[in-house]
Amino acid sequence: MSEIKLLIDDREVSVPQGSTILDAARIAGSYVPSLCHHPDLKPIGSCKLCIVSVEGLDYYPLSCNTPAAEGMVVHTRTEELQEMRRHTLEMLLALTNHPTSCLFCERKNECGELRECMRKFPVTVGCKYCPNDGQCELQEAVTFTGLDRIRYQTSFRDMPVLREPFFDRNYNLCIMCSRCIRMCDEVRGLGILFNNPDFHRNHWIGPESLQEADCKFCGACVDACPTGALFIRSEKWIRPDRTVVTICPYCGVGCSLDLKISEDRILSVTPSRDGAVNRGQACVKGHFGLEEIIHHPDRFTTPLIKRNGQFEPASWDEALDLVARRFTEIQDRYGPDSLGAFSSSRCTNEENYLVQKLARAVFKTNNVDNCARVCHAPSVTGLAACFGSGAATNSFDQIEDADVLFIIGSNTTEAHPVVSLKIIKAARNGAKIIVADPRKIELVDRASVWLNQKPGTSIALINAMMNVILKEGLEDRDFIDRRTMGFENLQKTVEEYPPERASQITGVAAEDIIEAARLYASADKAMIIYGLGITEHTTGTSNVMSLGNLAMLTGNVGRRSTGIMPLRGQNNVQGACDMGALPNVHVGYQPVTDAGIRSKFEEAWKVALPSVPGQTSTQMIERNPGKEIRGLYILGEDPAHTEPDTNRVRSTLESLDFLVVQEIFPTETTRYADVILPAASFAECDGTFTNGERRIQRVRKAIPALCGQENWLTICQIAQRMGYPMSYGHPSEIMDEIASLAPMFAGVKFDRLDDGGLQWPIPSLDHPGTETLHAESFSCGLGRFNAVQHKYPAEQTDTEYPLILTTGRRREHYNCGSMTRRSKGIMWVWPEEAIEISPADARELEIEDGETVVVSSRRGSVKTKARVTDKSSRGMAFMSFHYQDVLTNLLTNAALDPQAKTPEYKACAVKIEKLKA
Ligand SMILES: Nc1nc2c(c(=O)[nH]1)N[C@H]1C(S)=C(S)[C@@H](COP(=O)(O)OP(=O)(O)OC[C@H]3O[C@@H](n4cnc5c(=O)[nH]c(N)nc54)[C@H](O)[C@@H]3O)O[C@H]1N2
Ligand SMILES: Nc1nc2c(c(=O)[nH]1)N[C@H]1C(S)=C(S)[C@@H](COP(=O)(O)OP(=O)(O)OC[C@H]3O[C@@H](n4cnc5c(=O)[nH]c(N)nc54)[C@H](O)[C@@H]3O)O[C@H]1N2
Ligand SMILES: [Mo]
Repeated sequence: MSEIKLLIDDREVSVPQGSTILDAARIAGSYVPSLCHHPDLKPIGSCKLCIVSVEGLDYYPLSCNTPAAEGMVVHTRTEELQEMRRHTLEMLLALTNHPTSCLFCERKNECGELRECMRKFPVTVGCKYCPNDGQCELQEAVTFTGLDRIRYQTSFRDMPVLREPFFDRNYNLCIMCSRCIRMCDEVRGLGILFNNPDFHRNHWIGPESLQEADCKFCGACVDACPTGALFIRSEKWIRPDRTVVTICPYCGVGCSLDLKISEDRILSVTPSRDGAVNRGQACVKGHFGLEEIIHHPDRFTTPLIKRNGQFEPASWDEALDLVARRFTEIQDRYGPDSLGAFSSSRCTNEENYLVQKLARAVFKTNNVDNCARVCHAPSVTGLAACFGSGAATNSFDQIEDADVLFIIGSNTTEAHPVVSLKIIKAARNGAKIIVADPRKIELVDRASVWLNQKPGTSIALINAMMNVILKEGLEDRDFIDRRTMGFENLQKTVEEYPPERASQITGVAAEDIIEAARLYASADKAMIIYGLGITEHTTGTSNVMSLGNLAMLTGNVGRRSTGIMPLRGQNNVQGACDMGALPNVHVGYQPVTDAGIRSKFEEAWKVALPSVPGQTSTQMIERNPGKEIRGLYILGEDPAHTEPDTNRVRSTLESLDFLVVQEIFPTETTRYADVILPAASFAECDGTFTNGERRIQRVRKAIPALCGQENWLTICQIAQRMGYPMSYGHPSEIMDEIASLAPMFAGVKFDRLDDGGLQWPIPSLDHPGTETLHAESFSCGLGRFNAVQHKYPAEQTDTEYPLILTTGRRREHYNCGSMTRRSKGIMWVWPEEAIEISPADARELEIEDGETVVVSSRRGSVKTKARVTDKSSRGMAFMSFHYQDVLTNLLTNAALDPQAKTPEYKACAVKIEKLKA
């Protein structure tokens, strides 16, 4: 982008074309007050404080909406400007009745204390320690202009403070800048907040109840507020002494968060403005509650050993000695393959690397896996079969510039809220959205076409789209010829799927399939975004390959804003796979069966390594006859809650000779442990996470480990006690080892990751990382079409179990809920589980909204409430799996995708009955 030069307060600055004078002033280091302006919002120029003078202009332009021009000479702080700003501020204060005691403090707010003057007011007024804490922009403007009194009569309105989950709304401090309203609308796409003339006396900004207005509590309005009108309660009256920037511990989006800390206690968390992915945005879970969860009294802080059925505290030495002794005994007696490890996608790359090294080099087995198995393993196998690499092909930012977004089996606004902001932005830029989902998810409202397919019918749907594309000649012949193989086979298969036939299988109208096909194929840049609606089926790998076929057929891969984005689940599930916490590959997807690779690792680790691929986590739980696992080490996973068919999982866990669980909280799984090792949370660890667009980002230790030591050290201590020397000085040394062994990470060093991280592959120290994969050729050379046939889900409905249950997520909670259920604010927003059923089914079953029901499958039953909603279509029910008191997985089916071994969480047959009195 070309630059322009101008003079601001006698300083020459160079700014990108399209910058405003305000942007230029900020770059020049000249402060210009601007209370209504926010860098992420369209400038509205309403507060008028940002006026400047420009030589040659006979008026004072507003710097927030006046473009900077070449050669401009700008002054920002002449006495005349300041005089006008003082008038404007005076008027603003009079108009809004903002209290002035905090603004005109005689001691110039230099007492350095939590302001006694403000404390004298009822808490409703002095809602925060405004002065000079660098947060109150009104205060800053008053100080800058030198305003020291106002000439008009003002009165304190005493509007009631509205208490919300996580924050207060105190409109006594509101200056009507409307940033909150615009943020909710322009950036979050919601428009829940609005000017509220009807409530003039009580609050200026509506609605009265955020919860009833379906507020998502993302907190963007609070972050945008220039005063103390919207204020996070956990921050009140306490001043943080430092801020540590790190990465969110929940989903795979990889939002940067600022942890504000006082005396080793996290006070609050706000999204980082320069976060590479999130740029100042977050969702409710990342923004709120973490401070409470991390310091929750339920945290494990000391090792626990089970004695006579009771957990008793033990020293680290005692617990680690026992762990090493029992694992060694089992290894000696039953052989290395009787041991196994579940590594954690919630933990850092460095920890994952060490867990798989522990399994391979010390346990001497390849029985190591992570929760990708029950999640996106079909993405790894399916995308690798098409393109040679199993990861997202493009970057999240590129979503904003796509022409068409095909969103299939991803409830993006709830499961990846910050990615959904990019989808919403694309839609506002004119992109067309196609949503394929059995549920009427929120994105349906923004879609041009909604393909409301039955669960488990994606192959028929996608084959039919390809049928239309080929029939209408919308395929990209040049791309097919130059870059792919296997086209003829695909062509033959999709001929069998005219839209009418697919309509019968999927339940989607044939014309909708045709419209979706035309939209997708006619776009210059069409991108596919998908989630577990694709992978968590017995046809998971085939579903993913179908999407690969569709993208290659239309040449939508290898360019910006095209490609396929599997929205990876956990904060570091991409990394856990990359690090080789998988039974068949070493770090960097290097096969354990390859003799050359094995000898490289044997040399580096100075130990003989197993050559046969290990068992997947789902197989370990299944207890393959003759291959039973007897000793299991689980780091940060809760299979007794999250694996399908819970009764089966429980009996496996009960049957183990020895189970070690390393956890931050008590879970369903820790109940079965022989030893519980306490874990340090993300806020207590140094290391890296890799997000769903392959971006390796730094995780920074913000507070000391509550359990006394970081997890990497614990893993090393187990290895050492089992006779293998494993020791490092710092996680960065672990990353150095990773870089030395995996060519795709050769260029990774901690100190290269500080500025937004790097996207792999990063083959050398001077390589800038890779935003878009497969640009010139596929990782496997030619892309491969894989023709696949429709197959119904493993379990079908019948007269006894007439409804299809599909399971998934809710925005407020996270997976097993061990963390989110421990936040009072989150429980306030979303207190309990309920099964969603359609109004038609509710009528037939004579079930009322809110009524307690019993849901049963062929494997178990749970009691929960019913929620009657048109989100569910007839014959289909939906539940989340976040609550310990409603263990949804008692119901789900453990049938596996044959290639990836991923369970079919997304379809099983159930019945719903009224609870008998
Ligand atoms: N709030 C929140 N966010 C999370 C998580 C969380 O627990 N809570 N978990 C994280 C994890 S681990 C993951 S993997 C991701 C998952 O993120 P998503 O994949 O978006 O989540 P789900 O809600 O499980 O499933 C997505 C959708 O698939 C649909 N679906 C089911 N069957 C089919 C089908 O056959 N075809 C199609 N087209 N759609 C189908 C469901 O109706 C559902 O809307 O979210 C991550 N983010
Ligand atoms: N019915 C149904 N079941 C499902 C799914 C579904 O869609 N439907 N989705 C599946 C999917 S996609 C996934 S990914 C799995 C997720 O299943 P899990 O991985 O079992 O779920 P999480 O809640 O993410 O659990 C991880 C555990 O890690 C702990 N933890 C968090 N941070 C740390 C840390 O820093 N260190 C350590 N040591 N522990 C930590 C948490 O307390 C939690 O108990 O669930 C699967 N189960
Ligand atoms: Mo997941």
